[in-house]
Amino acid sequence: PIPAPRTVAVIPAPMTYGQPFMGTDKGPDLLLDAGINSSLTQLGWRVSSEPEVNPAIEDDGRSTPLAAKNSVRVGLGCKALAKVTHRAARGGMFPLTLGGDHSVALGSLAGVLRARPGTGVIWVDAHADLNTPWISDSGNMHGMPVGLLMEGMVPEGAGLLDVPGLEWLDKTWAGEEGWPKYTPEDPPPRLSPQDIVYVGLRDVDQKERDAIKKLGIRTFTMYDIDKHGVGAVMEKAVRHLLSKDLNRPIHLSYDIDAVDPAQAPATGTAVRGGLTYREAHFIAESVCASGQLGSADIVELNPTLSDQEGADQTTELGFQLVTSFMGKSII
Ligand code: Z70
Ligand code: MN
Ligand code: MN
Ligand code: MN
Repeated sequence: PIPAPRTVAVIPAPMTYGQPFMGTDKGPDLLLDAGINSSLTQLGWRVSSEPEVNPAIEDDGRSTPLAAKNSVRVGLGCKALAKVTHRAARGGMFPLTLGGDHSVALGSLAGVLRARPGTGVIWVDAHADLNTPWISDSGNMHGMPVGLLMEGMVPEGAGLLDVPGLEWLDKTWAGEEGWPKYTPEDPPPRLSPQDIVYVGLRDVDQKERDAIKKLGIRTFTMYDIDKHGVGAVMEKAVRHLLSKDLNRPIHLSYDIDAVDPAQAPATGTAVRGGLTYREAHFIAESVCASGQLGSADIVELNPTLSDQEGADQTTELGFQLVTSFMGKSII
């Protein structure tokens, strides 16, 4: 249970090496400069403004034959972020991570899962982000945060020790300050297939589709939203997670590219046929209304990939989505 008045830890994570473009590192400052902290205060939150998590990590030259570009920078940045979200969640706070590309969710969610192992996840995205260094076509790690945390995605005989930068997620990790050694009672953070639902999918790689089917992960694609409406979809999505435990915390990972490029042009992988402005808001509002939201990410804002008007519009939308899932209501 989160004490009242609830405290949100606002965590800027300006990381950009999980995908090919510079610019997602601008996301946190755009949201902060637009006044996200004072809006959260107005909504009744106590705000703990955290320092940026972007340790100027050098690629230390360790390379991997696996498909995992910039794995040292991404992996060690996420390790640092995981420590921050872990501490915030342990302290009863709501960790709110401002990305950054979506690889930051590997860190934010790993920390939250370690502190609150029963967490259920709502992944709002055009993409499934279920790749791993063993199956990815692109090698871009923003396509891997779910895959790297999901049980059953690392091939038999392989391990996360094999990926430079990701050793901290392996069960043999020796531990260090702020992130103790794993034990059988306190194992590495992992997601089970029934602990996540996808909303908004429309661009999924073949091997991700195979994995979704094999693992039985619950998906609500754009087809489902068109067919049943976003209201029914969100009711089912929340019910799926809470049927296991009505009191479990929910982590919302919101990739702005879930929204149609007409409303959110300033992002790295714009895919047509996305959420409308109202659908995007409704998703945020209904996750809030579940009463179980305990942590969240907003990611993939990239103002350098559109004109100024598009960048402003996308920032404004990201801002509104955050205030919506953090409790803003229309009346
Ligand atoms: C593709 C890959 C992706 C976000 C693109 C795309 C992944 N499945 N994720 N944009 N946020 O490269 O793995
Ligand atoms: Mn900055
Ligand atoms: Mn994503
Ligand atoms: Mn995406």
